[in-house]
Order: sequence, then C-alpha cells, then structure tokens
Amino acid sequence: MRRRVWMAATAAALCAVAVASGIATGATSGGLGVVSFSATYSGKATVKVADDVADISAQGTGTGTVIGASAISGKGKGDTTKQPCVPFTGTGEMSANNGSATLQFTVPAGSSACGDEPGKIFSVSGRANVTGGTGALAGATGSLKMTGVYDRGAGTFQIKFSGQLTTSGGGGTVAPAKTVLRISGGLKNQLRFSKKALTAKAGLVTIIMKNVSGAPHNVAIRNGTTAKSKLIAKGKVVKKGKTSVVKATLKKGKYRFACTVPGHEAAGMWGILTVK
Ligand SMILES: [Cu+2]
Repeated sequence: MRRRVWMAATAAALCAVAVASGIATGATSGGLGVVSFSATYSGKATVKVADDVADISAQGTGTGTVIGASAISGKGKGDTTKQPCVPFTGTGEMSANNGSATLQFTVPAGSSACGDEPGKIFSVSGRANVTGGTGALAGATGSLKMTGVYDRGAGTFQIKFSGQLTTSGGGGTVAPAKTVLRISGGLKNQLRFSKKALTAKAGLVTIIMKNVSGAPHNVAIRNGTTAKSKLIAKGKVVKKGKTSVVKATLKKGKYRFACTVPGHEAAGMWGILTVK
C-alpha cells in the first residue's frame, strides 16, 4: 500500500514536469497564426503524498522550436488511490531564458502517470492546454500532447511536447521597439547635423530634427550607408525653429540619415544610423 501511494505521487510529479515542458514548447513555436512545434525538457520533480493526494512540484530546462533555451515549472495534484495509473491535473508556466516569451498552461483531467511493476519508472501521457502567454507567445492557445518518463529513484524526468499553438493577431510577435532620436541641423549655419552617428533598436525609428539655421533643411533615411542608397522615408523641409520628422520601421543594419535639400548632403549634412 505504501509503495503504491509513492508510485502515484511520483506519477503526479512526472505529470507536472510534463506539463511544464509543454509550455516551453509552445513558447518556442510562438509566432503569428498557427504554429507547429515540438520541444523536450528534463529536470527534477518532487512529490509529497498525504491523504491519498500527491502534491507535485517540477522544474526543468530544455529547448523548443521557437522559444529556444527555456525553463519550465509546474505544480499539480495526483489521486494516489488509482493504480497503476495515477490521474493528475496541474498548472505550469514556461519562460524563455532571454525573456522573450512566457507560456501558461493547465493539465486537464485525462492525463496520467503509470508506474512499472516495482514502481520505479513511470510513463507519463496527457495533454497541456495552453491558456495564454506573453511576448512572442502573447495570446497563445492550443492543446499539446505530452509524453515522458519519470524516474522515481533519481527524482528526474524527461518529457516531450508536440502539437500546435495559435497566437493572437499582432500579439503573436514581440512588440517591436520604438526609438525616438532628436538632433538639430544647421548649427552655426553649417551644413551639418548635431550628430554624425545615431543608434536605435530594430523596430520603429523616429528622427526628429530641429532646424537651427537660416537655411531650409529636412532629415531623411537611406536604405544603406552611401549618398546613393535609396531613400526609405523623408521628413518635410522646414525653416529655422521648426522640426522635420522622419519615421521608418528598420531591421538590424546600417543606414544613412541625411538632408535631401540639393547640395546639403554632399556638403556634409548626413550621418550613420546603426540599428541593433
Ligand atoms: Cu539641409
């Protein structure tokens, strides 16, 4: 009897771990629309049994298709009166090591952990229902199949998740960064900007240029670092005291910002914008 309870607890622990793994997988797959994914995790699980209820706590690490290196944690409860397969339910969360996404899930009824004859090795099978996420997995939903093995003696587990996740509209991707840069143009009536180099994060980049000279100026962004690079966007040409604003959604790379009033760029009114 004692052994059985123990087995049940172990199974529950294993299940919890499996759930956590599933979450991690979902995060990896994150993206717009429906994403197929698979992921595997391993870690340690602890189970405490009292009054036929197994309290499960599991934590592990692993990798997934989209989420990459990530950690998972789960909690659950198992019914140790059922043998050799202990039904369990639980909740869990996974999080990308680089902070780009998290995924929350529940383990619904129908999941179980079945022990072998000596009650040392348990096979876990069930599902992890994704209830939400953040970052790259914002609004994620879906049901993942989970299978795994729990080694009671070692207190370790290995689990695999597979299935599809649906992420919500624009929320399915990490919110792009927004960078606002302020410069002035024409200081001391020279054909120069106040800065020769600017740095921004990939995403929406806005350059606000205040004209401080008597000549008209603007600010524009070229898709490259030379004066011949194609213009991506340009702000209005403005008089002294006014601001010219240019906005563009940029990927990592090097760009050129310049004044497009004829002759100004050639005279030195430009700089390099590095997007990281
Ligand atoms: Cu100019």
